[in-house]
Amino acid sequence: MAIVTESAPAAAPSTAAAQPQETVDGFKLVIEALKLNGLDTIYGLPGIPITDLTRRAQADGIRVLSFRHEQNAGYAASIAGFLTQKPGICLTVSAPGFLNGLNALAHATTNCFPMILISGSSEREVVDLQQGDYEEMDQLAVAKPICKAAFRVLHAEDIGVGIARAIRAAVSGRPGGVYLDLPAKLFAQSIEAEAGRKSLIKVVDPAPKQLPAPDAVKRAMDLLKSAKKPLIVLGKGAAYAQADADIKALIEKTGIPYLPMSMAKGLLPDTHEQCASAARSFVLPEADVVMLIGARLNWLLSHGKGKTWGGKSSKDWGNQKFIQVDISPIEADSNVRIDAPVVGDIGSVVAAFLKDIASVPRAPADWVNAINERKSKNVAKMGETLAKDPSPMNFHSALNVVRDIVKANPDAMLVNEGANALDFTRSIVDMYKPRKRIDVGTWGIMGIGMGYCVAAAVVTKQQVIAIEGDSAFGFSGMEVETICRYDLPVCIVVMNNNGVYRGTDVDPTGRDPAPTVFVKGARYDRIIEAFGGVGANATTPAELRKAMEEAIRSRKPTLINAVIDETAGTESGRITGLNPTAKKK
Ligand code: ADP
Ligand code: TZD
Ligand code: MG
Repeated sequence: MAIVTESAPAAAPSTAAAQPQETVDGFKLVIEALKLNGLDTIYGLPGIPITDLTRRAQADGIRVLSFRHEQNAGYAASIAGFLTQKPGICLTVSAPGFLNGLNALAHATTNCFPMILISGSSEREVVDLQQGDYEEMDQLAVAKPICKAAFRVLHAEDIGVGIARAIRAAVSGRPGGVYLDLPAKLFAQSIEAEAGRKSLIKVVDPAPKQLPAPDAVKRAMDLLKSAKKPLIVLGKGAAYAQADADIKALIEKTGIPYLPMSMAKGLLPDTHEQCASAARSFVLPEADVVMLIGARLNWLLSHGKGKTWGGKSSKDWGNQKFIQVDISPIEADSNVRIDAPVVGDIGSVVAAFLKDIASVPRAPADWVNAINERKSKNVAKMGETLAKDPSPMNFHSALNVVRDIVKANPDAMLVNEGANALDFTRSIVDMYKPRKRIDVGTWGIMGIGMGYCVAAAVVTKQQVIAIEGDSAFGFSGMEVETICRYDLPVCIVVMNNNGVYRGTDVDPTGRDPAPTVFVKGARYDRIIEAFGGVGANATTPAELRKAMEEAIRSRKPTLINAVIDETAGTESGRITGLNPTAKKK
């Protein structure tokens, strides 16, 4: 296909020989391809060669959220993918910008979130001969091992195909991160407008339903019917699938107790009578049949074995049989035997289960009663702890406030990262609606905070509440400027305990601060004031409550520095056991 410049005369087709030919360039084709597929938001950071892409995308009605660091734009795109089932788009410049975006691309792949990282790149001929181009890097090769798929487009007429392939790869089957490499030269290429228009693809059925095989459904239902102590575990795949009503029906019609993984909290309200979260350490080893719905048996579930599951040693399997519902056909048996794998999309699988639900006996009363007994004991114990009002404030007394605020604002999005700040929030703050809690995910990464806040506010238009460890906040803290710039309704609470886990470590040599300790008594609230946001310092639960209520009432960007007892946390939060130490404390 001929490439002509904007005003070049047409190559003499019969009648309109003298007319200047209407053309379209690469920039425009990328924008039109995204819009055609309903991708209306870009999270990115401008620079060579994509500055004009950000400008023209904005002029053409795409929402362009411009960040201070690509990692945060990438995390925003990844979680937008989780919330919308459409690939979140992150746009970066070449080599260093691309590398900054890679962490999020890998994170999206690991967490099964659909995302497309689009990076501009340098001159192919120069890059491939390693002749030292501006920001030279073979980005496609670097991205490949950490994403689900990677593509490069060299010709303007292939942009439509490139974006269509990226969309399909991101959202079909197990969702993940996709890399799309767009070299600088592509953007300025022009092709005849009509040919350009025809080259674009509106992707039909990008995430096709995957119906489960009937015999797989029957095998799973037969196993479930045989259970004396059944348990359902809901993972973030179940939250992603947006099959909320059917999942609720499955749980309520069978009366089976369920455990939500962190980002599946709220799929049914955490206060639901069948929620077994408060008896987790009882139900996991005791259950005889466990149905996993969109949850992997990775480290977060102790690999399905060991003492957590009733095994005698860390490698020993428990006695439960597993049903695993997952879209990935290779997930089953990854850690322990899966007796009844059901491969399909969760919506279709749960719908198939529901057809036969009447023949599943209700969960036996003695099992349910035993769980309820544990639950009420643990809930009462937690109630006592939460009722205390120590000075200085600790995680519990601060989070007791957050718990009330979230209860009063069940539509608010909750972003959460840190170690103790994460673990205590997850266990103390109940969620009431699906996909309201977004956090550190499969890797337990720090740095998702402010990127997630921006995307959560932009996608849902709801109030966002971020509960951040002071260390965690530091990874993306500069994006408070972004939050202020777009005037997003985000209330950030920094749980300031002067450091990573605790603020009490000292350098035994007396030379430097300990590696885990930050400036003591830091005032994170002042950071947001520099950009016109509201800062507040809270040393008591009452002050915290007042500041949070005001933030939600005003919907103004707000950062509350919550002063937490620096001795209150534990090393690594709840996962102390994973931490190799020279000498066990
Ligand atoms: P959690 O961390 O909450 O336990 P994981 O990320 O480990 O959850 O597991 C999510 C699982 O859900 C993945 O194995 C993924 O393949 C699966 N999944 C994602 N979307 C769907 C879907 N629509 N249908 C079925 N399975 C899905
Ligand atoms: N770097 C990255 C990207 N992810 C990580 N998880 C870590 C480092 C290691 N890490 C944790 O696992 S939690 C944490 C770090 C640095 C911070 C904990 O401190 P915090 O939370 O202030 O955020 P608490 O409340 O003080 O425990
Ligand atoms: Mg801390």
